[in-house]
Amino acid sequence: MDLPHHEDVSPGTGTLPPRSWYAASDAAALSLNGPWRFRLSPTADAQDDAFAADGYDPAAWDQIAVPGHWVLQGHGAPHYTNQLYPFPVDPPRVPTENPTGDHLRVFDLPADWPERGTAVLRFDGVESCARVWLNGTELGDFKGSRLAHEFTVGPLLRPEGNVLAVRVHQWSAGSYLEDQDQWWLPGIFRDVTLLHRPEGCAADFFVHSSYDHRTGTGTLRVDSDVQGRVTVPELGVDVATGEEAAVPVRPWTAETPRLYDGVLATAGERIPLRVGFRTVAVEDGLIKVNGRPVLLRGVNRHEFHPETGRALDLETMRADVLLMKRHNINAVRTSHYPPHPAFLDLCDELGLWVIDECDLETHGFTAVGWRGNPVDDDRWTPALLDRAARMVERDKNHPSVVLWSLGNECGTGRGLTAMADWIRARDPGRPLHYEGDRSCADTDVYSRMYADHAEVESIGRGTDEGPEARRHLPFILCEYGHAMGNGPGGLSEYQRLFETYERLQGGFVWEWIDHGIAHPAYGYAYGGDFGERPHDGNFVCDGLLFPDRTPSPGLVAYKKVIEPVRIEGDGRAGTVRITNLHDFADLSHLAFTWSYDVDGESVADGTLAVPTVAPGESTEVKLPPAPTRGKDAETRWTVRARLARGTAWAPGGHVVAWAQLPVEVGMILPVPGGTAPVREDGRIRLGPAAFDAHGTLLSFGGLTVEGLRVDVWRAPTDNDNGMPWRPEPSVAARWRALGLDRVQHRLDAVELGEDALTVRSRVAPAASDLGLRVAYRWQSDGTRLLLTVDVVPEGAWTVPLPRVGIRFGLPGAAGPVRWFGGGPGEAYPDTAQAALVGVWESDVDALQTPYVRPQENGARPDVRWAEVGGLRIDSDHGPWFTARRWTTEHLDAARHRPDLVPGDTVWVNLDSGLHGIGSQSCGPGVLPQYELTATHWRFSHTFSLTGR
Ligand code: IPT
Repeated sequence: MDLPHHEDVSPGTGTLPPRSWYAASDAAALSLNGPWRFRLSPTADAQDDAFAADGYDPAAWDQIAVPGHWVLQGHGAPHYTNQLYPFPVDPPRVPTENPTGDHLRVFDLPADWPERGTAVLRFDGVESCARVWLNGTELGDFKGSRLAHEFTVGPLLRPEGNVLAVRVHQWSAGSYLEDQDQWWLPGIFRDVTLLHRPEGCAADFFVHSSYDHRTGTGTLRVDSDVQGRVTVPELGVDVATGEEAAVPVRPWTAETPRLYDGVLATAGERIPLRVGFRTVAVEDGLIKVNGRPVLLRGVNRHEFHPETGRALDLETMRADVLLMKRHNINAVRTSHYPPHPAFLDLCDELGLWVIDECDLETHGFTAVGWRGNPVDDDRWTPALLDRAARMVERDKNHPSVVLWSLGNECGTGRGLTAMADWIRARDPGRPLHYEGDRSCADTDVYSRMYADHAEVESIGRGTDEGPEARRHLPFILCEYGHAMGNGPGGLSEYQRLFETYERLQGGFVWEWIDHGIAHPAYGYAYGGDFGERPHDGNFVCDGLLFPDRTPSPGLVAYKKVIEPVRIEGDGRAGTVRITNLHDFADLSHLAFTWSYDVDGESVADGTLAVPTVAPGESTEVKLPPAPTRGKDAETRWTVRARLARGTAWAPGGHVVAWAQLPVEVGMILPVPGGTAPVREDGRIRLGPAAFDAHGTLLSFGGLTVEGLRVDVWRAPTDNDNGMPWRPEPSVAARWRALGLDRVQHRLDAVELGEDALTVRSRVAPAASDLGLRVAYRWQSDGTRLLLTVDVVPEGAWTVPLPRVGIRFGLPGAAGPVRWFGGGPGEAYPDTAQAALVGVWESDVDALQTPYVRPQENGARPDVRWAEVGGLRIDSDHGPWFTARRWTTEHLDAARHRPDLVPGDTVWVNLDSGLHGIGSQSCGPGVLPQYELTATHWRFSHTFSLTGR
């Protein structure tokens, strides 16, 4: 059977050989972005190709924006799967139901379009394949969605009325190679450009710009198929193509992204060059740049925008790089395909180490035991080699690209080896990455995803099992810290390993941004929200940024964890030790400041002189004498490292690193007492507080208090819920199985003592003999109210608890909140790295972290006191404080943000214990030190009125 083009395994026909991509030269160019005429058909052959003929009238067609995906412009719908192919696995065949978009664009050449020379038509990205006609002549077809494809079109062009016709199928044989964990989003989603190719222009060129760290010499050689001159005025370089120039230079690194402007001039074209001198090599089992090992503080970046999908504008790309730089991120893996090339220009300019990954993933074959995997089937090898070449040729002139990656999650096979061989021969200047082959036969780096801390440590020590040769390779975690929903936890512990073992050269958090699609009813949609099947739910929302690019608490924590400067010290002694964790930069770009805080408020501040510290070195400096010693006050130093001057990525003063050094701990709460509880009209009164006959608090002063009792439940986070495909139950499954989401409170005794009301109760789930004995002891000095709670586990608890503390409702309390404790953002036991102790002001609504799928969120740690709705709570043990306008049960039931409808009551949780977060949505669970195991808890809170 003869298969149509879109179903054959070939990469395509009629395209030009791949070449390097550059934004602009002096050759004419015409952008064909903008409104196109569009027609959607349900199958690949529903329409013939008459639409491509000259003179076809598309009057009845719709309009669509190019670049764009039709499913995000009102035609059809997006579909999300993680690993599964959303069609039967029968390569290279695809379903008959194959949404097909015909695109038409009529254009005139600008009046000054050169007459001589020729022209090419470039497509920077079309999913999943395209067949192209110009003025009725078929140019060819291609697959390889996130790669550039060009056709020569010179003789076909006419001054006016050129008709460009493109037929795009959602599914093609190429879809089998593009099974990345993301939305399936068909369309012409990157630029379409007509490029003039003058006579005497180069078909391609390769900039070789290395750096010898021993001599400080940069060597530049530009290879090209035509003769030309290479000039770099700043360096006095003026050489022929193919000729080498060796000059003293400042090297390019991600920390110091020094670029030199140059020009490649051939007879027909002047191409601007941005040259960065650097040498990447694996030496002594380490990835070294310019002779030094690097530590990658990375993220995995998919291209995503909540309205336009993978069609990103330049501002969005720049926003991503700026946000990364401002959060101490120094590396990006372009998971799992080459990004829009302009993104790499930004990485060159602003400084990021890049793993450029090929557009290749065949993960869905895992569901069929990897039978028929294209990467191990020679018929597909031309397609794989085409993809490798299109990536390398397009991106080879970027200094930021330091590693090539063959793809993601493809299993193993001969096709991958063929790609590796080809890449090594074409570009020996960059090591190779691929995670999916544990033998590391085709790679220069041992790479893993989601390995737990213990295994990473054994790899660091070199005591891991596996092939001997692998033990001599550098190691990276190409994915770790699964940022789905609340979390990830465990990042500091990984970072400590990376900093301890030289071989561990860092990692890339999964992933940069939530792929939530803006939706009128859901806020942000995730898998299943368009009725698609099969789907993988909100597994597509696992980023450090929310879909609108607001940083999540996970990103703020990651920034703290990967600070390139470590600040430690002894607040009492007034000494600070500063360690430079950069690989290349000294600290002269930073200015240090101190502030002295009394009870969370800064009372004095100043600058701290720090000598220049070379990378890897430390210094010790003295703080000034402590300004005051507040009596009974809690005091601390806060030391910050800030940018001394504005940079291309952040203004002067931007905080890069900080630490707090405690001096004096605060006073312990005086315990009120002395008031006797009395029964009155079926109620119990204790000073300013009223209780019902069962000892439930009703009001305090003039404030109504609802439902105060011990609480153990939280709305499971994505990390609590774990990985649905794993056989072992997640912690949330164990919680629900035990019934911690529906515990019963049995009243055992109400005791009126001389100066205390004691209420005894047993809190336990149905159908179990496990329980918690709870005693609430209430006391008052006439104005304040002291609550001491004892929680004693009964039975053999083998499950950690979600939380232990009290919860209560304050009707009508929405509005401002103040607290002295950790802030300003959310923090949990293993995600609290960025919590800064101070006095913070916010608002109940602003305390919520808007995870795309609602879940436990918003806790503030170490709260000494908090004020909400006229109530002040002082706590001696620094509990976690949470306040929200819905209950945990509402939060647990909600599927999307709009499901959370605020009620009149603010529900407050004060947790004396919280279970950690971990990274079990894809990776290890909560580390033992962050598990909330059952024990005897005693905690107390003092209530008073704020006089609001
Ligand atoms: C891993 C994938 O490489 C990545 O694309 C993403 O799916 C991530 O997991 C989870 O969000 S594969 C996983 C089975 C380890």
